Amino acid sequence: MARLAGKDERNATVGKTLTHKLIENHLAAGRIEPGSEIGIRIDQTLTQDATGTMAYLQFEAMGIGRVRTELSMSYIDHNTIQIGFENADDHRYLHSVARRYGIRLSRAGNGICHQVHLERFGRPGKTLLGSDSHTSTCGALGMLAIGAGGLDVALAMAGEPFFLTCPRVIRVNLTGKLPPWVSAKDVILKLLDIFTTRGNVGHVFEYGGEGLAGLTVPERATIANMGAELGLTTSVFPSDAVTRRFLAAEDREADWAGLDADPDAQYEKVVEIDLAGLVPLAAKPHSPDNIGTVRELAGIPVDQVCIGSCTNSSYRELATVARILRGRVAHPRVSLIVTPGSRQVLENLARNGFLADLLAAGARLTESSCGFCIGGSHSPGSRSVSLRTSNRNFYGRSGTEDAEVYLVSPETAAAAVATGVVTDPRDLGMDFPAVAMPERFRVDDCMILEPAPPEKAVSIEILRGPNIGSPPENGPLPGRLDGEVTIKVGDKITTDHIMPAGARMKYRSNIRRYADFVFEGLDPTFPARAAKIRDNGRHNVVVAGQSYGQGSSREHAALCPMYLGVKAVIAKSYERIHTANLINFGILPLVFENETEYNLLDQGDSLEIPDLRGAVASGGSLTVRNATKGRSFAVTCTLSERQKRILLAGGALNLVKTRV
Ligand code: MIC
Ligand code: SF4
Repeated sequence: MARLAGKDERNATVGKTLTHKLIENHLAAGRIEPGSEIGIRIDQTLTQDATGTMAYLQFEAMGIGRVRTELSMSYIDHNTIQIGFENADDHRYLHSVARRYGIRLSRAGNGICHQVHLERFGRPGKTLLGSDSHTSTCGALGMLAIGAGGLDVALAMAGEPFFLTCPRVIRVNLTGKLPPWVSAKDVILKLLDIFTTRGNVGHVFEYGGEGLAGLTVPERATIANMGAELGLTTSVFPSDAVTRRFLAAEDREADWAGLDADPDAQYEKVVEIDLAGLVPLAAKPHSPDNIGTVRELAGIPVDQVCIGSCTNSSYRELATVARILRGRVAHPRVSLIVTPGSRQVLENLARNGFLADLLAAGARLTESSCGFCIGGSHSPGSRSVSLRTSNRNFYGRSGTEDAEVYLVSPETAAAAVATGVVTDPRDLGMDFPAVAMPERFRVDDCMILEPAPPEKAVSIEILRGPNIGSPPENGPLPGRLDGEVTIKVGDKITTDHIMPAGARMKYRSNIRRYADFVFEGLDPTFPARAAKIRDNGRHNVVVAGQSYGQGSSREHAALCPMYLGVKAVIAKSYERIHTANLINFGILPLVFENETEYNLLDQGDSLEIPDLRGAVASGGSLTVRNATKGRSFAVTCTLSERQKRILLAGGALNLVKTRV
């Protein structure tokens, strides 16, 4: 059913992909040649509170008076539980920064950044850079929407171009129509089954085909959202009549513009997905690409069902769950958590009667926030099974190390609520309750705060609580690497492994404190050992396998190791956002030339690169001497001239400070 068809060479005389048209309209540096470095102008930015405080501290350090984008949004959605003073202090800081620097702010309780941005601010044809990996969600509106580290977003707010590798574009051709009980989540889980979470760095998925007509914007958003799990640069949908209807329902049809690829556009690859042939799927523990059919998992007892997150929390999805559960009560074993994606979703559900159905079914309704998705609340019990409509089921992310988390569609989640076991929703024995998207949502932006006008803004005081520390400084790259392998880790190490979220997330604005938890789940002795090596004037080196730095965009996964004196990572391969973050904070992302060398390295080995600065400046291959084992091996460091300058300066902030 899913078929890979033909591979074409790029040819300048043929039609353009929508992705390359969007890039062309924003090109600030470089040429549209897949694989080469380009810079693009950024129209819109978004931050959320967990990455935003650091992004704004860095923006402040640049000394710019006001943001230079068309729109910059600051969302408060990740840390809203507020146990202790830290989160509330962060919110207060974010409020004052937004008013001072020309940023619009979505208050805590107004919803999850990606859902609110889709509803209220995303615009076809624009670029959006967000300090959250799921910023790609707005690709559903025909935007070029990309996730990045906070420092890159701060630079975009300062009017600097965003640099990335010009992507290779894969066309995903959707044909047919989804059968009842099968939904957008099953489409993206199918793509994760085909493409996995590895090997897609530097690619964009561009969707097309007659099957698109049957997918609403929120359904497209589910698919674009989990492009992050594929490791894509982003995902792009055309802006068509469906997009126009959605924007009209949001009372902003004027923001619509029709956009599509040229009919003769040439793609790297074309994948055909027949929507009619899809079945309900699940991502099994502990990776979003560990896919099975729901039917083959049927009967597994379920303890918890969490419906929400930025992946599946739209009005139509929650209304569908409400209709499935109408007249039913959650199975006694199942704790049902429902998190609407935005206050708009919640209010529309309430006004149209669906909220009452959910409450009558025993739903534990939470504030519109990230909550359970990031282990910020509702951690499941020991060894329990949790079915979630979110996008990541990495080991321990729920806050419970030994929980078994499955990612499923809202329909499959609702079926398990009713029966208490994993159930293919087609086996519920009821007709599919099709819920239409309203022609008009009830729209209310009262929780979006406007910035102060420029003449008043200058006198606004920035409010910093005791948890908010300035970003630590880093010196220029040393002349010589005198290092030790402080930790050796395996494949698919996520940024959740490097910098845990959940209960630790409240230290996001306090790097010195947050650094106490680097690699906490893998080796809690790492921070103390690393700090000792740093304090002895030596360098820490991390050795890793494939796809190092998957998942979250949190730059803390580079910033805290930098603070602890990590100067290099040597891995088999890296994910996109984390590579950029390592470079931004002056850490070398080195790649084994021969992967078998990984097997010959051990924790505690002393590593040396004599002329480090010279080697980085000339680029390409570097020789690392393992003094403990008495042998040398080759690593590569493929860098653009811009990246070399950043690394030599000891990070992007050092470079910018000298320039601005
Ligand atoms: C996530 O889903 O992992 C997060 C929390 O939204 C992160 C951002 C963060 O770590 O603050 C992301 O996806 O980038
Ligand atoms: Fe929030 Fe989860 Fe979405 Fe990240 S993936 S933005 S934590 S809802």
